[in-house]
Parts: sequence; structure tokens; C-alpha cells
Amino acid sequence: FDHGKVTVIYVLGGPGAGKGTQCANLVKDFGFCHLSALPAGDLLRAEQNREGSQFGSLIQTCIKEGTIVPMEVTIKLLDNAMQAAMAENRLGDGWQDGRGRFLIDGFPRKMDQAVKFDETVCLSSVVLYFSTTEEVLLERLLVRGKTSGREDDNVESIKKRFRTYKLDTMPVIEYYTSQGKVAEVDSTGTVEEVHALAAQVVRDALT
Ligand code: UP5
Ligand code: MG
Repeated sequence: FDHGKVTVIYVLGGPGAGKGTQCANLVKDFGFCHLSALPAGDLLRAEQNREGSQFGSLIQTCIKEGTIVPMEVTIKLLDNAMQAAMAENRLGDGWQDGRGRFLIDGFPRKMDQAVKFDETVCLSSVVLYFSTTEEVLLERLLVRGKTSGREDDNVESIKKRFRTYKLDTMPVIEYYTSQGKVAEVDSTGTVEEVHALAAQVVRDALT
């Protein structure tokens, strides 16, 4: 597809910050302009479980250890998902202006991915950054862990995810901050409060 015909919003924030929850609600709001959410972690988990995947065990190990899967794998999955979304909608009556609009949830979370995606796929319009404290993140993840079945929702993996977030992802947020692209939203409040703030950022980015 024509990479010039996409608008991308990167969605970042610590583990459990509410990226997935907020992206789902934003897609409902902005469905009229065919906004799609591409959750990088979910794409990786699906690839991990796909029969015949050559990356299954690599992905599983990274997720459990809270480390970042090599960027080639994630970028390929994202590019494929963008292509599929664009192709499907060309057949229907969506995307009448031919533009794909994507919230990329949980990516790029390391500098190498950020540089590579910007260079080879497309530049993001804005980085929606959900910030809150580690205490809030931990509590949310432990609550979710009771029912999520996610292999990384346990105290040991969560601590490793926090470490990776600080080491690998904070530099990405600083990098885009220096480019003036980051819109920071405090995600400590209720889902509704955070949603109101996030929706304003997306509205500004799409208009
Ligand atoms: N919740 C949400 N908002 C709330 C609010 N305002 N008040 C109270 N509760 C709130 O939310 C987490 C929990 O909190 C939920 O139970 C929710 O109901 C509640 P969620 O929306 O799921 O938060 P999210 O930020 O999406 O948390 P997630 O755990 O998905 O974040 P991670 O960034 O850790 O997970 P992700 O799936 O993106 O990545 C997992 C792993 O994949 C990574 O550790 C890494 O190993 C790998 N990965 C890569 O290698 N490369 C990538 O590019 C992406 C992932
Ligand atoms: Mg998520």
C-alpha cells in the first residue's frame, strides 16, 4: 500500500497504563473516519500461538521476560496488519478518502524500532503518551492478572516489564518529545476521565 496514505498515532505508556482500554474506546468514537487500533502486543501474542510460526518460542520468552521482541518481527506484523486493513476496506465503503488511520498500541518501545518504522513504513503524526505512577500500574496489572491468563501478569514478569520500560521505552518518549510530537495524558484517573483527554488529542491529530 501507499505509505503516504496512512495517518499513524503511536500510543505509549507503562505496562497497564490503559493503552488497550483507551484505544478500544477511541476506535468507537472515531469509527466514522475509520480509525483502527493495532495492538503490537496482541499481534505478537497471536503470532506466538499461530501454528507453524517460526517465532513462537522467541516471542513467548521475550513476553515472559518482559524484553522487547526483535524489531523485524514486530514491524513485519504491523505492516501486514496495516496492509490487510487497507485492502479490506477498499472492497467496502470505508476509507472513502483512501486514507488509513491507525492507533499503534504499545509500539515503538525501543529506539531501534522507532527509527526503523519511521524510515521504512511511515512517520507518526503524534505520540499519545499515557503517564501514571508505578504503584497504579502494578495494582491494575495484578487485578487484571487474576483473570487475564496473560503469562506476564505476575509480579516477577511485571517487575521486568517495568525495568524494560525505563531502559528501552523512556528514551523513545524523550526522543519524540524533543521532536515536539508527544501529547502526554495523565492516566491515573477513571477510564472516562482519561478517555476525555485522549479523545481531544486524537481529534487534534486527525483534523
Ligand atoms: N484499567 C485501564 N484503565 C484504567 C483506569 N483508568 N482506571 C482503572 N483501571 C484501569 O489496562 C490494564 C488494566 O487496567 C486492565 O485490567 C484495565 O481494565 C485496567 P490495559 O488497557 O490493558 O493497559 P495496557 O497499557 O494496554 O497494558 P498492557 O499490559 O497491555 O501493556 P504492556 O505494554 O505491558 O503490554 P503489551 O501487550 O503492549 O506488550 C506485552 C509484551 O509484548 C512486552 O512486554 C514485550 O515483551 C512484547 N512487545 C514487544 O516486544 N514489542 C512491541 O512492539 C510490543 C510488545
Ligand atoms: Mg495492552
